[in-house]
Amino acid sequence: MNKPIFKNPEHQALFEKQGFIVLPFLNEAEVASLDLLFNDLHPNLNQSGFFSGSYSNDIQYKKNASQKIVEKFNRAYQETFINYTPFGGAFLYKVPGQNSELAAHQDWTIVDEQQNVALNCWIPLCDVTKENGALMILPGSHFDNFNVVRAPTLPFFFSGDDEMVVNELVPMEVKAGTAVILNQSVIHYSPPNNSTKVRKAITAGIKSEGAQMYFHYKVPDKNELEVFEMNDDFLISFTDFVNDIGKRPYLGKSIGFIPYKMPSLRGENLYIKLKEMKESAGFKMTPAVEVQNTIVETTSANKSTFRKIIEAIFN
Ligand SMILES: O=C(O)CCC(=O)C(=O)O
Repeated sequence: MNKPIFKNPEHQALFEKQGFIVLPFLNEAEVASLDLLFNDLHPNLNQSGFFSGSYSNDIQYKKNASQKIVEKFNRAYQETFINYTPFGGAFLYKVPGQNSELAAHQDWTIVDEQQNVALNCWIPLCDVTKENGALMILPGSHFDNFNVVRAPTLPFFFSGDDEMVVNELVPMEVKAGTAVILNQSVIHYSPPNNSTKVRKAITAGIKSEGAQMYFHYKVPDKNELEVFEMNDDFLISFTDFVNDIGKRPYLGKSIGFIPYKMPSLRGENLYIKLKEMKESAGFKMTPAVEVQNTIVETTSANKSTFRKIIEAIFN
């Protein structure tokens, strides 16, 4: 990364080491005012599941929410960051119930990560624990440690062994208003909301000042990506989000093609990579005994593979 994006050099160093950092962000009055805004903008909540404002097809709702979030975050942004450009925000909520889990993922590559950084400030509007759907992170899984392109038309490098990844995630159990600031490339996930109340949160993006935004589209049947230059508000500009993100984009400007094949790590290779990532961030792997408990729940075909990995590593 060229220029720092955190004002405090210690925050910058920790963010670079871990791929995320947890910081005080909104005060009580700001949380209360954003909670009211949430209620105003969402008079009728979905009955179940996880919802992100970005999924909505109502462009006016998305623009309005994004603009108001950026305005209300301005004080905290100015105190926390330097050399930055905000690129919008969205409300997120989890209705109580098993189907509100959000699968492990990395956010799309939206800047040239060799030169710049894009990060999300994830801020809950209530206290969060593993029980009500706290964000969970794989420390050290950011671009600096494993350089992969992310796009809705590409799998993740860990696809197929998601359970192993989920087993290694660290929960961010934080108070309302605290920010979990994560590099967009970090693996993250959130468990189902098993409480009785809706879990509300906000995600808002910051990138290196003036960085051009990009989007990648995998050319069908080829190991090739088409690269598009995008406007700063493209994440909230899809009119049919769920369908549009899987198609060649109608937004932005195509600037050419790059050869690309997503690396795929499975079994022992994935375990070694996750260990490398977590240890470089100063975290330890989940103890073997817990991993073995997880094995009990997996299919018998997987059991022997996982056992071999664990035995190879711990014996
Ligand atoms: O709010 C959550 O539970 C997770 C949000 C998230 O992972 C995302 O927006 O990428």
